[in-house]
Amino acid sequence: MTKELKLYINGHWVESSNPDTLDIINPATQEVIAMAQRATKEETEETIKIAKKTFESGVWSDKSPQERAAVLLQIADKLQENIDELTNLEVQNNGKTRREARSDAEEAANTFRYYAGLLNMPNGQTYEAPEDMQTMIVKEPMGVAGLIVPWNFPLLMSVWKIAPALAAGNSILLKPAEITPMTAVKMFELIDESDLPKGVANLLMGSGSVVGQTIAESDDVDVVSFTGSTGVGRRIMQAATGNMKKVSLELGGKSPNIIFGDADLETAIDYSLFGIYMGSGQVCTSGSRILVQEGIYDEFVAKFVENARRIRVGPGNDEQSEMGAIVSENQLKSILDYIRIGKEEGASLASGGIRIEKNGLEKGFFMEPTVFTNVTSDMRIVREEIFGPVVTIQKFQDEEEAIKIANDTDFGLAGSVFSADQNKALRVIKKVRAGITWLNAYHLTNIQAPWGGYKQSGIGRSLGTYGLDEYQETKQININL
Ligand code: TAP
Repeated sequence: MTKELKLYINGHWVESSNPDTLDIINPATQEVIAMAQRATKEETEETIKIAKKTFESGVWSDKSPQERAAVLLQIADKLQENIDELTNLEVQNNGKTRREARSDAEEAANTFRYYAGLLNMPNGQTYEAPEDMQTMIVKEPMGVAGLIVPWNFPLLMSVWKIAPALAAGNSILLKPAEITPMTAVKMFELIDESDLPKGVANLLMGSGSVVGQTIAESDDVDVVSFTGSTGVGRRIMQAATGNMKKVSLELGGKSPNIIFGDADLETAIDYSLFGIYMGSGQVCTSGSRILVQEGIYDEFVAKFVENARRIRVGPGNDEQSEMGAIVSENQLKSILDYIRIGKEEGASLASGGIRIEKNGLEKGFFMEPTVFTNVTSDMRIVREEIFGPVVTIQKFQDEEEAIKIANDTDFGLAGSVFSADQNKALRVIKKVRAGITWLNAYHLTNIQAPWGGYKQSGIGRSLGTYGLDEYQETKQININL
């Protein structure tokens, strides 16, 4: 029998009054793996009220940092104990490879541990002020946090929001992407077994336009944290103006990956392949624009294409697979549309560009790793986020031109430079207008470092102490001595 996924409200698994459920599909096989309930607008509003009441009761917000840390560590341990199941569910539901899913699940447990650790750090400042006064600066929870996440990292993106929001003492409401609720449901089963007071953490499956929009508009939500497309981010920002709630947005990217002529070619190619094809290119920080210095351009393209063709595409649960499925038929269609657009714009398709429909992959949504050359900065395939395994490779002459092309984008999420000259690499990366950058590497992450973008790639930062700040108010208390 197909598993039915219920809503988790006020510490109970409940059925929605909405008879319209959603089939959850395995993108590698198109099999239905579960059936998800979808909350209505009224149920969303009711859940927000419960979260508000729970917050105001102080059952969680008044707990000491040490007590909150203990619960976060419990959740971390439960995630760790269930890593195999979480990995399997993510592979089944999202289509990513087992290695990628396992790494996400491990990082999810580590993120809870990290924020538990932060709760034992000093939190606040004091200032000696003139006229016998002393000022204390304290951090306080905000209230109700609405957390809206996309389908590309269903577990990890949820945890990057839930862990700091709970650490800060807020009550939360998570809305997963409709098509990928499996790991969120499992995580809430584990949260249910922890000592987190009931009503503090709530899970609402449902559509973005109903559940997500209601969260963004609600006067009882104090902070909305969203990861997803820039278009929806813009809508959320507009909806949030009603009660001036705090908005934290992690949006799209079109990140430049700059390869200088003096770079170690093997390292640059390895990381550039990883940079674009990890997660089948459905990663906000994907290095989707490779810029290569003219002296090594032809050699780089030839070797990159040769290696891209060798990537083993297949189901995530096959240990041999190096690149998994595309998350949905809609996303596959959107990627194939961009490939058509690229050809019409006059770009050269150097490799890939088609759906894979052989060797047992016919039923799933699989794409060949794709490379476009002979592109210019005004083409749509260079300007717009494709969110698939499609990379463009452009040529540049010198540092100045590399920086100019790199920054010729509305986005500013990530970027990378490959060069043997560390001074040059640092000089150039400091000029790249992006929030997450690498030198001679790609996609490596550090929980302690702030994650987020410049320009239309977002507002605010996840992870590190910065991530905690997103869910805290800052108060000054002036003491008359
Ligand atoms: P979106 O369509 O933007 O959806 C993201 C989430 O927002 C989903 O849960 C979606 O619900 C919900 N949503 C849709 N319409 C809404 C509305 N009007 N109000 C409130 N919520 C709404 O993005 P996606 O297709 O899931 O993910 C791909 C995009 O996310 C890419 O552009 C990618 O760059 C971006 N992304 C960015 C980052 C970072 S860190 N910057 C990380 C991951 C992904 P439904 O699923 O029900 O539609």
